[in-house]
Amino acid sequence: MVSLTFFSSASSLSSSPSKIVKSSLDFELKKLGGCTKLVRNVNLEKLKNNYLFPEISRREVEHVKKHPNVQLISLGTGDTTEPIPKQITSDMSNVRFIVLLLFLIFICAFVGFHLFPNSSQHINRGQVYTIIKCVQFWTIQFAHALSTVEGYRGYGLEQGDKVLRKAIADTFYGHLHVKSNEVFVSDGAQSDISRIQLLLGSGVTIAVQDPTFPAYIDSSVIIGQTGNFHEATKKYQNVVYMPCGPQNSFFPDLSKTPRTDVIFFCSPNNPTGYVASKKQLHQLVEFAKTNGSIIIFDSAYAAFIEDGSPRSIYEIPGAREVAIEISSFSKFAGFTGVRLGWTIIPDELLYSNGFPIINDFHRIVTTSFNGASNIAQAGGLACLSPVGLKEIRSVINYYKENRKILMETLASLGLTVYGGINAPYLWVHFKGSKSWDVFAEILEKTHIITVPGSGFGPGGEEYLRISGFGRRDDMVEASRRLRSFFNTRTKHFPFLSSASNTN
Ligand code: PL4
Repeated sequence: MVSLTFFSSASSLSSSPSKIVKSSLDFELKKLGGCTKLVRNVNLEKLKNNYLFPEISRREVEHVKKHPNVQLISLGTGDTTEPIPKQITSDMSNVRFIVLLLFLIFICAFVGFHLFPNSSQHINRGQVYTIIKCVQFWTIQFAHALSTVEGYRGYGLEQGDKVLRKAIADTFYGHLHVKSNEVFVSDGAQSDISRIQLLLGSGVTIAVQDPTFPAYIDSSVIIGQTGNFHEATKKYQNVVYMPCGPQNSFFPDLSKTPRTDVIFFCSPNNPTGYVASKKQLHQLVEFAKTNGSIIIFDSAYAAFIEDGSPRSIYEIPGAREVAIEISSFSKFAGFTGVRLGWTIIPDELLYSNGFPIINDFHRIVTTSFNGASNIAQAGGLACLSPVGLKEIRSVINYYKENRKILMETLASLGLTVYGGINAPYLWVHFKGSKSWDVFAEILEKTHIITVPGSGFGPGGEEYLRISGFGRRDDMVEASRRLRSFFNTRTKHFPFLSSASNTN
């Protein structure tokens, strides 16, 4: 069987006119042509089931085919829906500042190089260079400028534009001593998860939170780090699954965790919505140091943290010697379609033989990536301006309000709801149920897409993940449908009798 993907406009399927429904369709191989002599990659053979999110999309499309007149609401894939603030998109496309900026270049150059040539107080030439570079970036990266001879640019630095790297270092890690040479701009966190797997190779052992974002395990299978999938345990061999549930406040019991070379750790967590405290991250860093392991810390949802918990692993002393951080503009700035992210590899992070890991990642990036789109990078820089940051904050607050509406609804129905405070995701417990069954019943009866918890690992079996990304009208309507469904379904869900809400 061969899996092909197609996209269809789904304006009729959802109240969000821009929403795209993606689906994988299976075709009989023999219908497409004869076989080659190429043997399938054994690691790909090991992969169990479809990747989670295309599978959700497939079911979404099937449902719409079956119920063509319903208004489907997606609380499933964590995709942003709110428009990118105008300030940011105009900085990606306009030429409005070019004349002013060219004038500034001239002034800077004049002042720096001619006015005070012999004075000890003259503007530092390095500063002038930075200003010129900065101005050049803002000038040349605009999409419209790409249509001009002066403004056209081809390949950029594989690691990302220097000005953007510095802005990322200053904005997110200003007080944490992250240097711009340690920032690698990417086309999103997901691509860098795979590039990091390329860096690690097949010979390392990994640990993951259970439940976990599936890309860590699937990329690990693909690169060859795991054994086969065990149907009985729903686990891959050679992977350490660290249970994270209400029994341990969603933080693994490290005293029972065997040593691995690598620990994937996501905080705020997808899917549970839990954020690790400073004390917990101290434990994690100490655990990695003791074992000589490295942590791949995914902070894609850091912008949602509101209780003062660490937004970066580098807030923990000693983390620079044991941790790589992956992050993204996707959820922070609504760039899920624009595609922009970054990875931090500190200079102090070394292999067992003392060789700096940053050097190898630089090699991987230059070999397998030609850099993020210059237009996306211009957008990223606009996001990090004071105005950009302010506008982004209001979009994040919009999603937080969505999440609050859903949380109140679910809790009022007597469901046990976890997460949601420092993350866009709610992790809802359906005690004694199979998550795909609950997913299917809710879809059938309410036309709402969620994500079954077991798609995130065996630890997610009795759970559904519900996303607060979406239009406000959809949240209100979803709440109405869920109330009406659960109020008449207590026989199906007997545990609904006692209300509780735990966060
Ligand atoms: C849908 C913990 C979403 N097609 O957009 P990126 O590549 O910068 O970020 C990807 C990413 C990285 N790390 C974590 C994430 O949760 C995500 C995005 N996850 C979700 O609903 O869980 C979108 C997933 C994507 C997929 O198939 O994985």
